[in-house]
Amino acid sequence: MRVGAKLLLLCLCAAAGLYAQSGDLQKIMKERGLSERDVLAAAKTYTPSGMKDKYYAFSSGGQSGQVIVYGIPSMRILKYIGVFTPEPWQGYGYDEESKKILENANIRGKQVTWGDSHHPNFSEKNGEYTGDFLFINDKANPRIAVIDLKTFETVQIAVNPVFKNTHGSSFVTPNTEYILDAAQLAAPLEDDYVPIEAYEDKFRGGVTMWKFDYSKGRIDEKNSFTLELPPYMQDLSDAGKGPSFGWAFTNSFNSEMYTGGLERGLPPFEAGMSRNDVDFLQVYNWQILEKLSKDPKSYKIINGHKVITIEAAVKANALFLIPEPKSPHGVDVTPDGKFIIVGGKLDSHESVYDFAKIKKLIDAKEFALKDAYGIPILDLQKSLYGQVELGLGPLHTTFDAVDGIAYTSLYVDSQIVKWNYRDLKVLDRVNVNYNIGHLDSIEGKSVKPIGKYAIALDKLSIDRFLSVGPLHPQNHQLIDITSPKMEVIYDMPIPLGEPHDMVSISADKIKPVKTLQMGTDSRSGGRHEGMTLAGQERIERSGNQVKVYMTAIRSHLNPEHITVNKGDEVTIYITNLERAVDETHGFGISGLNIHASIEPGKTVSVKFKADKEGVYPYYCTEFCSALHLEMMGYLYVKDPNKKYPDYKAAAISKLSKADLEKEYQKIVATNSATDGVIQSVVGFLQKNGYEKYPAVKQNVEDAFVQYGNIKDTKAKADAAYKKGDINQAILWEMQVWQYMVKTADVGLRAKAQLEREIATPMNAAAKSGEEAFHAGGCSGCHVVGQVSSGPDLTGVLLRHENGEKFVYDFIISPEKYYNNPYIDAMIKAFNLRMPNQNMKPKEVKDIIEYLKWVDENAGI
Ligand code: K7E
Ligand code: CUA
Repeated sequence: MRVGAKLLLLCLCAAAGLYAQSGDLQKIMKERGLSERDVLAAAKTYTPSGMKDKYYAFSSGGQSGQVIVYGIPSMRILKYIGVFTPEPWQGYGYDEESKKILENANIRGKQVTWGDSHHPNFSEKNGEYTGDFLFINDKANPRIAVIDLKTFETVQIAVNPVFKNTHGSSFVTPNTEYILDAAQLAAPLEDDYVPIEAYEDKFRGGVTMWKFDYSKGRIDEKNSFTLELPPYMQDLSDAGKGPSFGWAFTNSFNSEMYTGGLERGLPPFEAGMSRNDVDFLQVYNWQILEKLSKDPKSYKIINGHKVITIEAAVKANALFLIPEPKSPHGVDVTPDGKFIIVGGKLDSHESVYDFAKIKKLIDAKEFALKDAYGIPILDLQKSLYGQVELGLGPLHTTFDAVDGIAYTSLYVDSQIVKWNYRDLKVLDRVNVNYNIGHLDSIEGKSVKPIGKYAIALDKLSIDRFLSVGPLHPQNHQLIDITSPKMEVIYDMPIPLGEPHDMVSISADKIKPVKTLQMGTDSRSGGRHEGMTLAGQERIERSGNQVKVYMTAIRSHLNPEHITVNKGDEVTIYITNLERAVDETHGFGISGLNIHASIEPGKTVSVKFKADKEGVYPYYCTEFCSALHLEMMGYLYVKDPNKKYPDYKAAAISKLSKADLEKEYQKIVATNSATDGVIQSVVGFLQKNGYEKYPAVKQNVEDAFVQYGNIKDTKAKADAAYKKGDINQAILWEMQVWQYMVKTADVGLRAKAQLEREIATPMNAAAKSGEEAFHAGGCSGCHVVGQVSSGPDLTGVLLRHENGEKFVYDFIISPEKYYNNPYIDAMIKAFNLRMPNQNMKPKEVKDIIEYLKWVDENAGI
């Protein structure tokens, strides 16, 4: 091993305070065939249990119609957000609130349950990502969605009224004034039949500018409009910023307006569409178009939606064309807004357009030509800043924190090229596996890129992972871009469709809620009409409409029995009464395609027609507590025209009165003992000022809510006992115990949280000691803070005279002490002798340091 490697290992060990010797690391490297670079890459990406990522990635989920959320640099997947397709875990598409969102996404009345989710983008203020909202388009079906990043839920889907599909979407203007949504496969804007022969006449493209109401967090469909464009097949788009603010750019790939026809013996689309040497970059001003959208002379109404005509846009100096090299694909505005970078799929160059030059040509009305639709064409050479030869198939570009540095994906070459767009120089290239489409760098598309990492979104993985049949996962590769030489440091398979594009953001910009206000409809953000608080549970009937107001809390659903008639329309509103973080309940009814996820505070509704007689169990679908399996109930659907036999409920208990009394006394005693434990936990929490720590406070409050239920329940038990119904009294006492267990459960979690908050930090020796304590097998018998198969070691150093020396000697050679009266008593009590674990002196010393730390924090 070279000196460098040794140093590296030393550094790794020292930095992590590792207990393992560097020899162990070398052994593992050898066994697993890891190089030094691999180990370094691991150190850059490995994120130990409990440590969090610095950045969020939001990737499209391609044909899954979802959004994938993961952390960088760990590349650990955190969530799939249901967007254009149902997502059962979140109840998305199975509860009424989300069904409404998906119904709004129907295309001409047809329910479409898949989507090709494409380009995600964040809301922006002054060109910086805000982390409030995420937008994403569906290429297959012309839809655009709004995801609220407080809840990570889809809150709106708007259907494009004039396009048949969209691609150059969803790119936002610098203050999220509009979300740009460009068409792709040209088609008539109306819904009528038009033959392909009318392509130039009747087929059209365009860009829809969706108005975003930031304060409401929703697209304002009424104040949105579309700019009509020629049927050039619009491709990607980007909005201007800085000096180019107010302008936007969309490229195209079929300026030939070729219409294919293999079945008629004509060359295919692909041949005719790539015939010309240039296509067109469409340059338009959305601020002028916004004004035109208020002038009825400038637009026509198609499908109830304003479409600004090409003619009106040209007349108002709001629309221009600039040639771009062969079959362009990506268009990306530089962070300073001065340049527009365009990649050509069939060209090895990247073209850098200079916005100042473009603006000068526009202001001087210096046009080379006009196209067939009367749109002025600017001269290519006069608009260009320059071109750089990057390699085969340049597609998309993202930016670095360092001014002028860009990263461009090469689809054909399977590479990322680092280059400088100011001095037009190539700086570095790295191979990716394989065939990259989009790429991203941290906040790379904002005015202030962070850089640090690049992520390659590879279309093919081929041989990188264990084989899963002929449909291979896609590959997201993490690339370290902090040094002059780029380096791939992680491969992550994506098993969920072709994730087209992604955006990333600093984690501190995302501010999700952890629980909801009681009774929240998470899809609207407001109070749900069906909110049901404890004590308000009921079943209401009006005609054949049945409404059930249900609550969910560990570990019961209330009501537990619902009887309806065949033919009834049933709505069940369920409110999760929990306040504790992560205490989600699910609600599923067997056989009815009903499922809801009810996070703490949420109210959700499910609706169905009870059209078949029978008994339908329902239950909580999240493992929420020890008695989660008991969180259940029954829905009965009766035929009102049928006569059913009468059944008497069987006696619950066949015990004698004396036995019942015994059982009753036992549970009462258990309850009072459990209450003692709870009081000690409460005492601890109060003494240590739990209310200063918000996360702890929330759990403590939840515990108090659980505890608060005890008084009434206990009263019911006492009343039953007084009446002589010991059986009922026992059952209510059991329920008291359930509440106590739940109180203790959350209370102990809060206690553990608080302990971590207030514990003194461990020094290096104590840390090694803790490692040695586990590695040496001590923890097999001793649990700190608890009597286990060995005594609790809290305070062990104080229990003995000259404690440190005693403990040291005892661990080194325990057999010498077997006759010591104290130890002998211990051996008898635990029926176990402390064995000699052959610990090294250094380890034992460290363990003593660890035990000191335990004692220091024992008050806790
Ligand atoms: Cu280049 Cu559809 Cu954004 Cu994919 S698009 S690569
Ligand atoms: Cu609630 Cu399981």
